[in-house]
Amino acid sequence: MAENRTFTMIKPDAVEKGHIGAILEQITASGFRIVAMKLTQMTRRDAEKFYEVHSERPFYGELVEFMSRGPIVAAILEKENAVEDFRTLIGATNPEDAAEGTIRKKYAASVGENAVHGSDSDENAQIEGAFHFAGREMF
Ligand code: DAT
Ligand code: MG
Repeated sequence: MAENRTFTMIKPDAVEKGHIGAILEQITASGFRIVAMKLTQMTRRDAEKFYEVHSERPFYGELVEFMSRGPIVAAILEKENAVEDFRTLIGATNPEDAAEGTIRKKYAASVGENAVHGSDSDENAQIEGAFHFAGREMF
């Protein structure tokens, strides 16, 4: 994926609470173009694989359980400086530490159930986008 792209998921908690529309509105109003998008659900195995880098962390089991419990919105977003700007838009991992107006501050309940994912590097954006989308699904 090009350096102007990032990968996001609207996580099961935010989908359950009906926040898909508001979150997508904030994302597009912030200058991100949707390049790929779908409503999907990860199996436990998908979530284990997606979050493999965290497999030694104490919250890994909880994280896998949470991320596979219901549908998510997966999307690839395009904007200059996409990875960094999107991390700023979503805010800190723990919503208690997230800046006012960020997506996690507004919609996340806790550090574990924190409403949205954003890739942390260009390399991971590429890997994570390819995990969820075939080339013909990216526009
Ligand atoms: P981020 O999603 O901000 O990149 P991360 O990569 O460190 O954060 O962790 C991935 C996810 O794991 C995070 O979005 C929620 C969960 N998580 C992280 N730290 C946690 C903790 N201390 N307790 C419970 N879940 C946690
Ligand atoms: Mg991360």
